[in-house]
Amino acid sequence: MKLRTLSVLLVTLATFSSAAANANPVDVVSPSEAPADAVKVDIEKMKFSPSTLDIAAGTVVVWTNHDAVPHNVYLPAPIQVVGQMLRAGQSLALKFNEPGDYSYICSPHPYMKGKVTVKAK
Ligand SMILES: [Cu+2]
Repeated sequence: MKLRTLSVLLVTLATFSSAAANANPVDVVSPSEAPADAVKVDIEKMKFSPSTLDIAAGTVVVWTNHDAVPHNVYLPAPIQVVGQMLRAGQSLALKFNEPGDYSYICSPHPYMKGKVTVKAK
């Protein structure tokens, strides 16, 4: 299976499961539907910037890749969000519903690390 096909499938699964249950700690949302107060993270020079965020529950975070190299946002199990590979200019948006610490990486470049700390509203 081609990588692109796999990525689309994984995102489709994540989107489907978020529609099926309202209790997901993290939902994939369309970047074009991100609210004005969404928090932005740039992916640039093989780093997430800022690499740590402190946000309130319910906040949407939008990652945008500015590198020519494709990157993604991967939250390991038990959250298990595998964002699609983002080419230059592409974005991924996640809504964090539940308080907690969410560490993530770029799965092709696991040395790229970030963390989102979500506090109760
Ligand atoms: Cu990467």
